[in-house]
Amino acid sequence: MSFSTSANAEPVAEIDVLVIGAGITGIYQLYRAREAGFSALLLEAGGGVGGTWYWNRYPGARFDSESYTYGYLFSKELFDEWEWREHFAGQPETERYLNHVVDRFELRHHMRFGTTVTSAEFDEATGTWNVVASDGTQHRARFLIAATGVLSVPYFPHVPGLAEFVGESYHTGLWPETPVDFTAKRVAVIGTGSSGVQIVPAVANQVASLTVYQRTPNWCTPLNNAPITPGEQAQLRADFEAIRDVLNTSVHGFLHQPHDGAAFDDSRAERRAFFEKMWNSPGFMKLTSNYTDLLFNEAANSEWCEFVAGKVRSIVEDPEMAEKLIPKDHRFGEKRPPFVTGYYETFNKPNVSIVDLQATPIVRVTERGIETTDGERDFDVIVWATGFDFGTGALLRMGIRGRDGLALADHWADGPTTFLGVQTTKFPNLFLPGGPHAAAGNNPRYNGDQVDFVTETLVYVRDHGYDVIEVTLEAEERWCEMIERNVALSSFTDKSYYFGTNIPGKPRRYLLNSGGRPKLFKEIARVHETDYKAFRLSQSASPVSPPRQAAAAGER
Ligand code: N01
Repeated sequence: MSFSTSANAEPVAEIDVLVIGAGITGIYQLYRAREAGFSALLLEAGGGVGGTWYWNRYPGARFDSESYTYGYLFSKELFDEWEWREHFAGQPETERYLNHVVDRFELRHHMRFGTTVTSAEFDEATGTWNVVASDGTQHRARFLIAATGVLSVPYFPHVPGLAEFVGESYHTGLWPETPVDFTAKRVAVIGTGSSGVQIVPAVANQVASLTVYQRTPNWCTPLNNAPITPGEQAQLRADFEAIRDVLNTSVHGFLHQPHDGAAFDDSRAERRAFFEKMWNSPGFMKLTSNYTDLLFNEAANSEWCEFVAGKVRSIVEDPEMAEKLIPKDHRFGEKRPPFVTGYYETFNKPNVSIVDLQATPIVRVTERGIETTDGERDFDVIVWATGFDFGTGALLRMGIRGRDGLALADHWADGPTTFLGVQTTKFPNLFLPGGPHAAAGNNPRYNGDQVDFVTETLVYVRDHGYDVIEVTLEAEERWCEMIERNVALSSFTDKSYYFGTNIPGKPRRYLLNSGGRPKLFKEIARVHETDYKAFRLSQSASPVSPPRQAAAAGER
């Protein structure tokens, strides 16, 4: 890193690659950029490493991807030396793992914590990004890589009186580092998505009372977590290469084997037995290894939903309570389903109750608690498990401006437009791995594919003597059309936050890559085959530092 002086005499750090965000994607990006010989720095708003696994430290937070499929695969030594304790690790273990990686590969020295990016502006003359952070530091980066994540801006609903509550108030996605003491407290949890259904069973035994405010029940099925035995541990090590190969190529980035039959190939009795097997299977297998037509054949989906509803009725003793917990407005797979540990059982405890917000909506938050249309309840703690501004939330809050001072927020006023989810037109040298047009699957695998692609692209740019790269409009349009075209093939509907519909005023756009990993791979292969024709490559008029290997010049 070197330093120059800005017009107002503040020192400016000059760097090849500036990464924003120390989550699983940003850490890997920093590692890859440094490994490729770039000077690199990472800025992180949080006080430590982890991203999602730093901010979401609420009780009960844990993986629902198998731990060893979520961790990094770039180093066999790392895979061998880190022993995950559980098939689905809890947040503390994951945070420890990510800290271990950062120290193991000497990355901490290249990270700044508690540093929120407040503006990032592209300078056309030098082809660099001028980035200002909340601590007053300024950075000039050749390449800016925003690894700010898709679930990083917590959403608080616009409920009157939100600030009036005098008790403790937390959002699951903004959980404090100091553990929250729930002992003998009257606690409200608002929201029953993946976060809400994790925290509810985790605190139910400590609290005086727990009131769950539910607007829409979800199709929750068991996570079926277990400790990893020494025998399994040894097997994982022995199978590393095979595991890595599957994870690097499988459609969803899991190890799960897809099922080979459709629902009505089986008799009713066989389907029951198969559903029982699915109910007892780990995590996402209920999606990835279920009947091939489960998500698209209405009759198959209904039968599975009826099976799950039967399970809920058999677990929850109070039939009225059970009915409240069974979704009636959407089928399985229309939203991202949560996986749970002891969730339904929690509602058998005498100190746990549920408020159906469809029947009795929230009127306001008061000084003492929450008022719904059937009255006020007093609380010591309110937990907002009300989700996130998915996909674009963080990117649109960083003051990013591209060519001609164009704000990213204006460029994406109708929703994000990208190529491969890694670049957008008019914002040269900006990359967005792990951002909008992400995968529906095991996130680190898809985001890792994007990081690998970004890194090899930066190397290509450098080694061909260019210093500015911008995706062409044609390539971006082709990618976005593919996404729009394939939305119809996705099981998700606009009941899912994947369409941005949970945030008032947000454009309704599909925020994932509906073509999934196969389309990502296909387009990356095409980029290679066509020698990066999807991008416009040039050399800035007055580069801040000469390209390392100046082989070519001018525009392409
Ligand atoms: O957020 P959500 P989340 N009044 O948006 C309710 C990942 N994750 O933090 O459905 C009352 O899913 C809302 O109700 P409704 C995972 O990808 C993973 O739980 O809109 N309620 C819903 O119940 C997940 O999908 C893990 O009617 C209101 C809830 O708040 C994603 O993060 C664990 C409301 C929001 O659910 C987000 O999950 C946790 C209002 N005004 C999270 N507004 C793992 O297991 C919203 N709600 C790895």
